[in-house]
Amino acid sequence: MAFMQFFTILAIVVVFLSSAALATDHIVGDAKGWTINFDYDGWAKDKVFMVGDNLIFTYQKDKHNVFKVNGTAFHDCTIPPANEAYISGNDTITLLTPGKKWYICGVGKHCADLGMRLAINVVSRAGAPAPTPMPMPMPTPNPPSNSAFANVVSGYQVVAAAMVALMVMIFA
Ligand SMILES: [Cu+2]
Repeated sequence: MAFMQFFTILAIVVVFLSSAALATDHIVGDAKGWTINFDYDGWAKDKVFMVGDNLIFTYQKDKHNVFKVNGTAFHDCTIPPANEAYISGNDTITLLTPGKKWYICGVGKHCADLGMRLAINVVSRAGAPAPTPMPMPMPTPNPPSNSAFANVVSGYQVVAAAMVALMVMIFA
């Protein structure tokens, strides 16, 4: 019985370690969050963004929003249609693919004049496949699909936790 308890604890530890290894949460702007007159280039400069990590934008929801844009829209501060905005004030965006990613605020001149623009480079996770083994068609890379896909990824962790709970019930 002691062995089974050890096994259960080991399984829990493995699940926690693997989910920690899967993703880093990057809180954009750290304590300042997503706001005007902040140096997001400086914030991003010394960070490593890996596939599977999360960007978390925190802000007062009636003051700002977040759009994921392409490089041209980033450069020109072109605001996409309003229905593409993240608006919750606490938006988690999972980085699903390597390469350059761009985010801007779509309120007023916050992008053009007040620095609310973030460009990052996402790199592959060395030595491990990206945590996206689901045999489902890849969503188109617009923000609503990305957040739906992020739910699937965290759903994977829920399944792993449920399996541990099941083992506890069987072996305890
Ligand atoms: Cu703003």
